[in-house]
Amino acid sequence: MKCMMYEFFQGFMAEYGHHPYYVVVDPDTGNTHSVLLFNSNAMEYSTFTLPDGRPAVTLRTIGGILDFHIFTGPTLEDVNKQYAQMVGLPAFPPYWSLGFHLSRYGYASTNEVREVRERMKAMGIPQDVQTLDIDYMERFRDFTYDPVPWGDLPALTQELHNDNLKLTIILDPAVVIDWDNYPPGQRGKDADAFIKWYSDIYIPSDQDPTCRDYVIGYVWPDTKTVFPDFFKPSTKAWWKEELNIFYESVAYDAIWIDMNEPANFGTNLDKPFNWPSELPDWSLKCPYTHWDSPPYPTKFIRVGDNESGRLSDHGMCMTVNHTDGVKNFMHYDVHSLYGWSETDATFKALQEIFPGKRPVVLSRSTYPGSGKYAVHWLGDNTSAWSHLKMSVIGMLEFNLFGLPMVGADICGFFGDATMELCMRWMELGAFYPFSRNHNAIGQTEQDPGIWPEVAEVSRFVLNLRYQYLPYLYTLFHAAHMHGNSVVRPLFSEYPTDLTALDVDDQFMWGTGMMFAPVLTESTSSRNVYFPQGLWYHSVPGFLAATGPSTVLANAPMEAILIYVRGGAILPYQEPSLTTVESRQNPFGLTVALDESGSASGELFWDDGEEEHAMSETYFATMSFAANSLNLVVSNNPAPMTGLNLETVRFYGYPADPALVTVNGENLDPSQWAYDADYSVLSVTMSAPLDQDVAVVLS
Ligand code: MIG
Repeated sequence: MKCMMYEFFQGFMAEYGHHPYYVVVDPDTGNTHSVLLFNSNAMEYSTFTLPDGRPAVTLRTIGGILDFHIFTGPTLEDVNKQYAQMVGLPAFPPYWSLGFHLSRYGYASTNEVREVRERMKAMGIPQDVQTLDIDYMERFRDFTYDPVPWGDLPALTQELHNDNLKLTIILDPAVVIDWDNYPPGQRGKDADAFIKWYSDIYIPSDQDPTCRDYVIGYVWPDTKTVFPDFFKPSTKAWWKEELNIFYESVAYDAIWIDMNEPANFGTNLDKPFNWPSELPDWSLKCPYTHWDSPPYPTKFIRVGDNESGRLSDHGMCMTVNHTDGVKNFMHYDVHSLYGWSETDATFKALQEIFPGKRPVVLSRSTYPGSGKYAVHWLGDNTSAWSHLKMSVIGMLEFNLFGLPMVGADICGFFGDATMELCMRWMELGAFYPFSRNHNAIGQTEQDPGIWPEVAEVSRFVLNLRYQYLPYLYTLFHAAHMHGNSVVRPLFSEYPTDLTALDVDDQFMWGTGMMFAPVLTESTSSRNVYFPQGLWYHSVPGFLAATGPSTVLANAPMEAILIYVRGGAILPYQEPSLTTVESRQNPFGLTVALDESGSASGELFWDDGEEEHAMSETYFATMSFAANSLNLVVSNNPAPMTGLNLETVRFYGYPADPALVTVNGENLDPSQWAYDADYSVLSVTMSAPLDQDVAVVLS
């Protein structure tokens, strides 16, 4: 038996997230099952091959409950649904968050953001979200903005909103100790919101007397910090209040929570790397206890770049306390839940700050169930071709983890991206579920407007993304309702296809679209694997291949290869520069015929941002068979009022029809065109989508 193993949990490094979960596919039958060891203690794993050739995995945890869950499938999509239904169904992202996000660490001022924004506009590149990293803060303090280069942040926010853009701002967990001059901190202390030592015996002898029994560390700000205990009800209430107060001055739309493993700088070392040189050396030092120095400390302390040789390296001591107000938990047992707890607290706070709206919380640390609240980026990657390739795998993994709203930093975080790499990365990243270009401080600019060539390609691929957002949105709705993946590997759709099982450089959106990005330098063609069936070029729609087959495809610099699967009906909308505008545009359908001349699809629609009962939302099923296309509206037609179906493109249609009727009325022959070379029939019409539509070709 051959296994596909997906691991992204604490192995030999401290990871951002903890997903002790693996999936097994039996290639003879395609039967799939998966196993979760639902445990938040430090863990290690190894994969190896038994003498008889069978693959094996060993998981070791150093505490907690051996809480195993087995998901029996039998298909990968079944496994996904079973898993997500157990750990928590994914959040339903608002429509705007499916637009393009632009970000960087190292914007110097509001004016620099304005310049970048002007570049995007001048180049006509779609964008829905502008993101601000810690630069905007005053001395890296949460809930502040720097009065000088960022003094007009409220005005910038207004300008973005006037342009129909949204603003995401970052927050770190660490709260500075400067009680008298930092009201959010003092209010947190009043709420007793911070992590404490598990026992007074662990309080260091040099403890600042104003800090009670709080655990003190050091991160970005220039003073020591304490850390919120997000499990605690009074902490959640305080956090919500701070989010609320800050919203009064900066009307952000989404929150990005970083450093929430939690990360602490220099734990157990002489001093953090960024410790002020004028001060005597200091760092958070963990006591030598059974928990901080356990008899079996996992591979993490033996392998990799563990600087202090301890479990608490770069992080919190194991002997600190968390409480949900009733029970106490030692960090040793709940370390891997810290990010999850902050995500939960932030999501629920935003639900109150934006009543009725669906929040967007971007979290670096994740745990099984984080998908219920979180958007996730894959963390600090590098502008390297190998990381471009790895991002496909990371994105597929997080879809297995019930967290489909995921993407890597487009064009790479560390390092300077070359124009070619950034172009290829925009081509791929335009089809990440979460599409964001992000860069590190000190690196040369890589926003898509910076090179005219990249700008042109970005405009093209993001227009395609925006065009097919109704399809992507419908996939996210299915993920939210049933736990489906949004992006999936080919073998998910073709489980007994052994070639498909090994493909990790192509991926699908749902069942109907397949992407084959170029992931290597100086490349003008690539092998594309087509599983069984018919595959059409997304544009202009002629047949690309009949699978199963591998085809050496031309992959010009300015394009990503995108195919539509025969049998799929993909809803689309004319693109615009933002989703606020594109959501008003006419709809269309791409109808790609299978060998029997049939196809089917679905379309979900609502106002794009509110929580709704199912009865308030629009849903339509589309099917094409025996030359007749039927769109049938179920649930509520109202969200579609005023929006029309204006184009239908049939791929693989055999002949020019003599007559086309829409809802029983004959179309004028000028309303359709048949391209015999491509076997593409394009029909124009104006059919209201808040009622059923029937298109008959004869
Ligand atoms: O230690 O806020 O992963 O996206 O730009 C670095 C600055 C802290 C890490 C995040 C990265 C972000 C950066 N942060």
